[in-house]
Amino acid sequence: RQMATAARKSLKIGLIPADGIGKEVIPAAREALEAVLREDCDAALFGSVSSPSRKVTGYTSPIVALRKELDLYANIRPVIAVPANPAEKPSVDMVVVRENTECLYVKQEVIINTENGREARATRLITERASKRIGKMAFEIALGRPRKQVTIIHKSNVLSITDGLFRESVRAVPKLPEVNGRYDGVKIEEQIVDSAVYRLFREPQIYDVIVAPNLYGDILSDAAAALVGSLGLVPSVNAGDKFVMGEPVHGSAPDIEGKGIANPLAAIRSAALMLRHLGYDKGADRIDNAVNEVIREGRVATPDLGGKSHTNEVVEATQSPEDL
Ligand code: GGG
Repeated sequence: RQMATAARKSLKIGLIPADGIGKEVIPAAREALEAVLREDCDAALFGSVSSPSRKVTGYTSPIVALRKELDLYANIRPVIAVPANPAEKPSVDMVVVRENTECLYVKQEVIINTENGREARATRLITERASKRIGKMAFEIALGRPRKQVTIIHKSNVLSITDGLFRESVRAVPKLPEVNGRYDGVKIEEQIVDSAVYRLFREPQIYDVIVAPNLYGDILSDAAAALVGSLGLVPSVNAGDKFVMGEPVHGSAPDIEGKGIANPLAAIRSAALMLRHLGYDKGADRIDNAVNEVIREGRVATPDLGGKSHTNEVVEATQSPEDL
């Protein structure tokens, strides 16, 4: 058994901390495992998770922790409509670049009792360093796209210090000496977050690359998924400078769990996006083309897309699309 598992390139290990000090010793063992796996894996693919909405002592959201631990500072979420005719331009074609390590997701929350009742506070962290590096990622992505436009999302008319710093730091990226004029051809736009949502639904074609602090990026990309038919179609990668982890944008959908009707296309596209990020464009193209063909054809579709197909039927269809 030892020989067989040692020969495998990566391992999938379920951790079950259970109760009592199990919750303390298993996270410690997990750290050791992650340190080893980080060296051994080229990339990872994450599914989805539902963390409890109430505070549970000792529990941390695994996805939030992984992004932070592996310094996967960018969550890159392409939202693209598949046109009926492959020769046509998609009606929606944008990439949401979400900062992945800061904002309210630092999860520094406190609750205190006051004479007027309980008072809850959360820290919202925005740093110049993280804003600049997510800005660079957005400009880099824009450089590889025909329109070469970055829209910065913020609310600095209200949050002038935190969002002000985000906006200012991203805007400063093209002028950084180390960038050497590389992004001079990229057009910079900006939008206040609420008006950005409005315009997203009214005129999605105005967006190319959107860069946003963590929470706004999370919300905007789920909203954008409504424009392309389903959250079950939208992929993402969590990217850092040393590691990449694919992750469908959808959550764990407990209402349909176990029914065999989850749309697998966001996860499949996430695998393709992960390959692309690693430089395997040919493999990524093959997967994306197969997925696009299944969507275009519309014959095999899960209920989120108005169909009756099961997950395994969609998987089979992507493996043998008629036109490929
Ligand atoms: N694949 C995205 C996903 O799982 N979304 C749900 C989410 O954000 N979960 C965070 C958590 O519950 O800890």
